[in-house]
Amino acid sequence: MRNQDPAQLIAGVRGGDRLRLAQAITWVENEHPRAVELLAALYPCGGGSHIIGVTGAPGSGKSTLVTALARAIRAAGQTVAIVAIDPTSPFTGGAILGDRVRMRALSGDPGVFIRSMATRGSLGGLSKTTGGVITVLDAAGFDRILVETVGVGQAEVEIASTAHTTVVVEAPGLGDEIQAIKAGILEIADLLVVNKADRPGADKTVQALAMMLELDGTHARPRRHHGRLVPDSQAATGTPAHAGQGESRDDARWRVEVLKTVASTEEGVETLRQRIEAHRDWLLETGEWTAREHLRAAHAVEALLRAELERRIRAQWAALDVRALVEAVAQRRQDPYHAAQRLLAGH
Ligand SMILES: Nc1nc2c(ncn2[C@@H]2O[C@H](COP(=O)(O)OP(=O)(O)OP(=O)(O)O)[C@@H](O)[C@H]2O)c(=O)[nH]1
Ligand SMILES: [Mg+2]
Repeated sequence: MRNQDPAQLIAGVRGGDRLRLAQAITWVENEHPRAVELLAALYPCGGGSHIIGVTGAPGSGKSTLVTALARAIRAAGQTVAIVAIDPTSPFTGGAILGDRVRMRALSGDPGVFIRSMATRGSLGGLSKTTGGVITVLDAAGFDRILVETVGVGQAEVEIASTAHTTVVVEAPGLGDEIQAIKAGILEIADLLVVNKADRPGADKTVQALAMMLELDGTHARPRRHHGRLVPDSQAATGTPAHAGQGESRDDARWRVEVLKTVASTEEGVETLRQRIEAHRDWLLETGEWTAREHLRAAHAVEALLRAELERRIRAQWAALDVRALVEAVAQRRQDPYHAAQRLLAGH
């Protein structure tokens, strides 16, 4: 297994060999020396999967919902992969509990593939290898890829730049309705779900969200790339078909909806699946799919660029006496501006 050839893994991934698929993902996660070679060969084979991000507060029921959604997708005759990026949640024990539930509900189905990933420190954020794992699953030909992330900090922006469709999960009783809905969540949501609709206060949460959508109006805005290093290619080469054309093209806009689910009984989950499909249809019909592919590409290139720059800077730091430099800045013998320049220049 250690001496596995990339060519064998590539053939395995493409040919539906689950063992090789799992090995390929492990290579990506562990940043195997030949992982880049593997990913570069698999990348051109992708583009067929609909990538669906599911994010929301800890304990809102994301894992349960993703499991139920996977069952609905299977019932509709499609294959599905689940990627759970789980920082162990103080609420439920994160990955372990979520996985146990999933294993039971989906075990033995060859049309389902499940992979949990640790965030390794970046709480709630996508792991730095998530993009690569999605590339492998896309090349493996899964019709749908569900990506579960806890909505903390940067995670929302990251998932929205990674997925074609972003589902934001809320639950009643997680605190004051308005407070619980963090800034930025409306901007990234293509669909809002109030899960645990069997709990008291669900309708109040639905109403609060619907009102915020109306007041906010962000749901009518086209998606933007949030990074800075790589320019948003859409902004440079033209806008999506529906954007910036005033009220006359209002019909072409996607209206964010608020849906209710009880993930634990699968109530409302088939409707959610259908609305996700409707969003996919809308993306394809309006040209927004292509626009999002550009955003995803920009995000991917930028993420790799940042990682490489960081790696280089760290390598330089290791070779320099950073502590002495920081000490000099603290004592005001050196200013931080020139200190940063010195580190960058490597002397
Ligand atoms: N009453 C009720 N409980 C639910 C529902 N959906 C999930 N739960 C329960 O809520 C708890 C948390 O569910 P998870 O699916 O693990 O939630 P999560 O958002 O993935 O949690 P983290 O990954 O830890 O952030 C579990 O005990 C579930 O059984 C629901 O619709 N109604
Ligand atoms: Mg979970």
